[in-house]
Amino acid sequence: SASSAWGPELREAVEAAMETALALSDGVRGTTSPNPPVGAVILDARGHQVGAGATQPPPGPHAEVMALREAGERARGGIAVVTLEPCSHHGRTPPCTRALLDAGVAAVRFAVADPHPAASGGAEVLRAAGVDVEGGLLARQVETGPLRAWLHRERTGRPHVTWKYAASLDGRVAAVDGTSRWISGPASRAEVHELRARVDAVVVGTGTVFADDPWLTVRHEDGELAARQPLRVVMGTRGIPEGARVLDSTAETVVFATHDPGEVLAGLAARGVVDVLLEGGPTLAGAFVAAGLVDRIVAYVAPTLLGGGPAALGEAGVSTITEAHRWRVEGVTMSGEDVRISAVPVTG
Ligand code: AOF
Ligand code: ZN
Repeated sequence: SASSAWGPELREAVEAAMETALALSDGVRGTTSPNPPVGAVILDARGHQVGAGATQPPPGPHAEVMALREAGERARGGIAVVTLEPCSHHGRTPPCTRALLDAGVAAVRFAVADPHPAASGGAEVLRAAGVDVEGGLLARQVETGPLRAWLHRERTGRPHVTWKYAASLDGRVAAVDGTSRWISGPASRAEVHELRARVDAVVVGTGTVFADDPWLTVRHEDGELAARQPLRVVMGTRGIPEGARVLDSTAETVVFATHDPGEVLAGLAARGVVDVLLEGGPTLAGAFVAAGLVDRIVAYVAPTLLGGGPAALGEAGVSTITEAHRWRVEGVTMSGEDVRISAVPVTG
């Protein structure tokens, strides 16, 4: 049953199922590392959804297994729709290819091929067993969305770093006297908690701990702590003052007594961290940018003017205009009264 032979209704059902799988994978971001957040939907032969699931925290089951459990016997002759190519290896869990074959699915559609050397090759295994397999469905949305950080870590060995900052319209992150509460509006501040909730670790420098004494926790609108907290990371050689909020018991904290972003990212990678939110001040951000270790910028620009205060980015290895770091804007949205700009480095 190649999809060319499928009627338009079944093709539409498969596309809708991939949208669902994408949303499911997005929902488990920040909970699956070092594994990728994957979503899976099982359709019966007529295109009705009979199961859905997402990757569980390691060593829990993969997405396909969760979806197949719900589907049970109804998966036989059906279609599995997955955001990542099903794994073919026995890692912390048995191969998903085995589970799909045992369940008797007739077809598999996935978005992105698995680049992990041990796990890849699932498509071929399934094809060899007579399953109709195709990849590439909604690949771009999955690659630039929920799987972005994990794919980056697979390619480079480094965690993916998003540098987030809130600045005035004239690009400043504090007033002349150093005060900075609040530059961005409530909508942007709520969004930052959503960003934190979906990453594995939040990184700041000791300078920020001294200046702002942040908690770096994920809190709901009523101020209540979220159930899952990202790892709090403080880097720098200045030490941390006793009683600093990052040292409270609400979340785990690690301190790296170094200025070197590469060293910190290597240490975090070794702990299984895949997705990092950099919330440091201008000096730390400058060090990451100069080292080429910022993979995405999320900037909240507020319609205020602070004239004379420090700029969002400190020294970043640019001494003349031709040395400017070039970025490409990938999205601009309003966040309350603020403008949210998302940008990625121009490569090559
Ligand atoms: C899938 N479905 O939901 C995920 C996959 O050590 P393990 O057994 O947990 O395997 C980890 C690898 O499996 C990981 O590096 C990636 O290649 C793949 N993740 N595969 O079929 C899933 N999370
Ligand atoms: Zn698997």
